[in-house]
Amino acid sequence: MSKSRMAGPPPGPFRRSFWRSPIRGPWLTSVFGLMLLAAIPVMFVTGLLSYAAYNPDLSPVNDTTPGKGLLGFYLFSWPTHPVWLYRLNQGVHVTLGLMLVPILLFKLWSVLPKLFEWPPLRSPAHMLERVSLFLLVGGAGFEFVTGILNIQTWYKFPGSFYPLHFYGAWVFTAGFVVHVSLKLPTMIRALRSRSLIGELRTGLARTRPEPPDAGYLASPAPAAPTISRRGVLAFAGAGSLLIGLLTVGQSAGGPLRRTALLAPHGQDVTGGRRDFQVNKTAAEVGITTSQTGASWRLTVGKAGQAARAPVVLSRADLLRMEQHTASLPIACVEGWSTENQAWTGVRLRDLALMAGVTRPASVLVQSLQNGGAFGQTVLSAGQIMDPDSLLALRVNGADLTPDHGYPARVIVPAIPGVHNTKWVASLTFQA
Ligand SMILES: Nc1nc2c(c(=O)[nH]1)N[C@H]1C(S)=C(S)[C@@H](COP(=O)(O)O)O[C@H]1N2
Ligand SMILES: [Mo]
Repeated sequence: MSKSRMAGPPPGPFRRSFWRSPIRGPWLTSVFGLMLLAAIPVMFVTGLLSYAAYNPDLSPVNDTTPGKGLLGFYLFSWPTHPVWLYRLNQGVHVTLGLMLVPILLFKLWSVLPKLFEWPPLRSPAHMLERVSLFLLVGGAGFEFVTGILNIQTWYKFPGSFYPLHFYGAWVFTAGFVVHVSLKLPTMIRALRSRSLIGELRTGLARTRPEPPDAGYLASPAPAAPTISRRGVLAFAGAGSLLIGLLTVGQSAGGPLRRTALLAPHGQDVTGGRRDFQVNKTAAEVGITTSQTGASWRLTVGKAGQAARAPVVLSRADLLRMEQHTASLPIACVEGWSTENQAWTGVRLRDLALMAGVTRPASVLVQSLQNGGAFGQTVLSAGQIMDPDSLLALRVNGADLTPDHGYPARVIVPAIPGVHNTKWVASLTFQA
């Protein structure tokens, strides 16, 4: 026996008898664990898809995550159809992520005694398990906090959101995979130890503690229950559903939009009843009417061909070109989306032809807005060539308003909202 074992654990939470909840135990932990086991892979997949949708490999501006090469092994060219693809992906990622917050908190509560396990390290295997827990709990906390801060547009990160959330996801997932492989047999055994239906029929009066377990979850000295397991599950489930209901409308739209009280962009509409949401107004980013008035010109060029002068077009020139209308949403990484709107303008592929590029590999879009990640973007070949990809001049039958990007904005089907650059100044096609 080691010296510390002889001395016994320090007082307080390090003593198992400190933890007295009669409902804490492997069964309850496993029920919350099963919910997370079903949902976390969905978060991981939708997150990786969202990252792929950003065209992070298109230089020079879309994403600057250093050394993502290895972790970006799966990156592919994001499709343009169906047009609601990114809207659905982000709606699921953000809504499900928020709904998991209560489940995660209850799960952490249910395993709290393990944080004070004594002795803290029993063997090399035990040490490995605890390191994986550090990645798991730390990674989960990091992913949830950075994600929630981003959707609340509180961009106070040391650097960009993407690298942080992307690397965090891989760390968290590594911890998750180790944890699930270690705990799966225990979880299955625990789930079989009680019947869910039975628990849902058991009120407070008949609530009995789980028997003490090797995993240190159940209390050796349980107090009298003050809530049933049914009550805890109902509380967690209702919290999760309520958060879902107050969020989902920002992506789903329709009548649900009015219930999206937790969504920062869910309901802002600046321009009257038939208008739709605006993330950032012209005033907010310092775009003035002197920049967007009659003197505005669009520069359409070809990269790497200094000899050839770029084409310079006024808004009237653009309006004289063949106009095309497409019904497309704007879907932001933050989870909020607009309904489909009827955007009208010039096809990007027609503008590529004007620049003398028949088979564009990419296009650099630059805005009047100086600097910053939002002022420029790069689109892929598939996105340029889609017949619904436009440099939009009008929306829903009227000229773009300043807040919607007048004189011209990019709109591309199924793309992350951030690539729909407003107040466009130049397009530079790469052959
Ligand atoms: N020039 C410019 N374009 C921009 C932005 C911006 O801040 N500046 N925001 C982007 C983001 S993050 C999104 S989600 C969409 C939102 O479009 P909206 O502001 O018209 O709602 O525009 C994109 N285009
Ligand atoms: Mo966005």
